[in-house]
Formats: sequence, C-alpha cells, structure tokens
Amino acid sequence: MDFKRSDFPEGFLWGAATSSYQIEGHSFGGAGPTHWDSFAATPGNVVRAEHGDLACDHYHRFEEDLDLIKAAGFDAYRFSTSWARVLPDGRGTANAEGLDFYDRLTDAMLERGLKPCATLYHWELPQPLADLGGWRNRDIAGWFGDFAEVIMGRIGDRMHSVAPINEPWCVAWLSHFMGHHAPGMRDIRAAARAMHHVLLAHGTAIERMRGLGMSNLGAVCNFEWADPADESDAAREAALDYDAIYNRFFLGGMFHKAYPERVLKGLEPHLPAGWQDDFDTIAAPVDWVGLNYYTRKLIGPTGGPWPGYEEVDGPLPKTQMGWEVYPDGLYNFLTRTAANYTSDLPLYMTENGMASPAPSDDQDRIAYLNAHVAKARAAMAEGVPLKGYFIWSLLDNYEWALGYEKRFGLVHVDFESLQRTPKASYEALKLALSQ
Ligand code: IFM
Repeated sequence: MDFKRSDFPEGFLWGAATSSYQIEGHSFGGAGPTHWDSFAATPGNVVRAEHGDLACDHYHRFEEDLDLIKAAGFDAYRFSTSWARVLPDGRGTANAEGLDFYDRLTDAMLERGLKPCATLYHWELPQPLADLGGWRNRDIAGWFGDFAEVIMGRIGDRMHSVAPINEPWCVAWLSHFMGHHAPGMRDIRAAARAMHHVLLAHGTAIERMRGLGMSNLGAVCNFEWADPADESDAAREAALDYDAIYNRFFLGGMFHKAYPERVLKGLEPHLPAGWQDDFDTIAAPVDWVGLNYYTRKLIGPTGGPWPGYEEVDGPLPKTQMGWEVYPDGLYNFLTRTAANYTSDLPLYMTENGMASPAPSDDQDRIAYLNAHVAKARAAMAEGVPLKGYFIWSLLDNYEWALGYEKRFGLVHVDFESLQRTPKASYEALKLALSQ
C-alpha cells in the first residue's frame, strides 16, 4: 500500500466490515424469515434468485473469520446483528440460539483483542414486521427500540461502538422508491414514510441504548457524490436534487432537525402527520458519525415528475459494480460533513472498498484503497476529525440483488467449498498495518 499505520495518529482504528445476512447463513440457528428471503424468492429481483440461506456460513466459521481479521492486523470488526435471528417474529420471544451466537461472537472478538463495532440493522427486516407495513408503519420505531434493548441487553456491555441502522438511504429510498432492494416497492408515499421512520427508529434506538447506560453510539450513512451530467442549469438542478435526497436528508434530520426544502418539495404531501414533532428523537445526540463511500454519479434531468433526474453513464474507470472510481468524493464528504453538520464530532469511514471479479491479481483493489485512503489523509490534514477506517468487506459475500458474483472481499470465498483465501489486498494491508 502507499500508506502505513504509522502515517496515522496513535489510536486511529483500522477495521474490516461485514453484515449479518450477507455472510452468516440465515437458515441456521432458529432465525426467522425476513423480507429479503421473500424478495429473493420472487423471480427477477435477485441475480439467479440467490439468497442468504448459506452465504459464507460465517455462523459456523466465525472463529476462522475473526482469526483472519486479527492476522491482518486490524483493530476492530464492524459486524451487524440480525433482527430476525434475535427475534424471529420481530417482536416478542427472543431466540436463545441467536442471542448465544452474538454472545459467542463478541467474546471471540475480545479474546483476539478486536474491538466489537456493532450495527443493529443491516437490512434483514423480520417478515412478520414487513407484513405489518415494515418501514412504512410508524410503529417500527418502537419495535426497533425493543430489539435494540434485547440485543444490547445481552452484548451491549462489551461493545466498543454501536450504530442503529446501516445506510438509511438504502433502507428507505433504494427499497421503497427505486424498488431495487427488499421490499421492492416503487411508491413515493411508501418512500416518504420510510425516509422519516428510518430516522425515527434510529433516534429511538439511540435513546433506548442510552437508557441501558451505553456510550459511543453513532449513525452510519452512505454518500454518493453527484455531478451534473452537462453544463445546463437543468442538469445542475438535477444533481442538487439527487444530492439532497441521497446525502443531505438524513444528516439534515439528525443534525439540523430539518429536511432539505428540495426533498420536501416532493415528499411533504406523503410524510406522516406530525412528522415535524419527531425531530427531538431523530436528533438524539450521537458520539460519532460513520460515512460509507464508494462512488459518484453523473446526474441529468428527465423532464418527468419529481424528482425528475436520471443517472447518466460516466467516463471514469469503473469497478465490477459499474461504479466510477472517484476518490475526490470521499474527501468532499468528509470535509462537508464536518463543516456543515458534525463539527468536532469524531468521524469514521465505516465502509469503503470495491468489487472486482475473480480471478484477479487484486491490483485494482489495492489501487482503489490507496487512492481513497490518500483522500482521507488529505481531509485529516485540513482538520477533519477522522478517527478510523473500515474496509468493505472482509469476505466476498452476498451482494444483495446482485447475488454472489460481485466480489468485495479482501478474502476470496469459494462459494462451493466455502474455503477462504486471502487476496493480495489483504496481504498488502497486513504489511501496511504492521508498519
Ligand atoms: O454490500 C453493501 C453493503 O451491504 C452496504 N454498503 C455497500 C456495500 C456494497 O454495495
């Protein structure tokens, strides 16, 4: 790599990230059905209708996976807890096997000197709650708060940090407006409600965890830089609208107790009654903010109904996801987040990485990480309080609607034998983190 641990301040955290449904194997240990199982079982939603039943079988192989994290020299492991594994019906009786699993996983991290960094929800909503309207139903804030208390009542005493929800934009917009993720809806009213309720659930979980006496609680959002596709005013406006929906809505709610006017223009008629009264909960104080960053989009106008924009193919080199490689975006978001929203609050890169096909010599992943880490250092040199960097992902895994072929792992997974094989990027990081 072009960097080494000693280039960063003492205590800067290096970590690897994963999520439960993407790696654990959901068919084990008494986990209940989720809306991803139903979504994946519906032809046309997921490449080859692939699902998370087995995934990387992390449920049985977590010791080996934690050994890999430790051997690479990482300080921390960002994992998520499956709501449906802990509460198979989403509410009510907890699944003892599920709680035991996260208990064992936590202790296994601590035995290896790894800091456990939990995310409560990374997208596998219990199906019984989806049946009740899922993120469209305001009651989800309370259901989620209850889940937070159950899981953190068991492992919260040993967490280094916790964030309630991974990537609110994906939970709400990608899944209820664009229809790309479960529950696969394309409905502006559903999207508006999900956008608001995901924040209400976030704030409720923060309050409940404070009630348990927990600290070091944060929020994790994903960001995509938006550039106008051409020099027209219409393209400029379209990019600003994209930016407002994707990047400014959630931080606006959490830190300004307000949603961007550009978003209200389209969503206000569809927000639930009394939404303005929820900001005290939504803006429950957090101790840090995590940024997930991968790419930028070129945005042009459609002339159609709000939001009236579309993604336009860009000229930059692309990853296996078809995403342009645009490291400047990482710098832009770190500096903008600190300047406009979080001030001195610690920031973390909670996800960054790329998919590239196997077999590969992995030089593209090494170059991608080098370029993005360099931008993180540039932001830090300007005073951005960045305190850590988590690579997505430890393992090749279930890339949601794109199934198993998009390979984000530092470690290759053979999905027949489930054998793990560290890639060149893993070895390069290992060397960098030892210096
Ligand atoms: O795999 C996903 C992850 O679940 C959330 N952030 C982006 C990753 C790559 O698409």
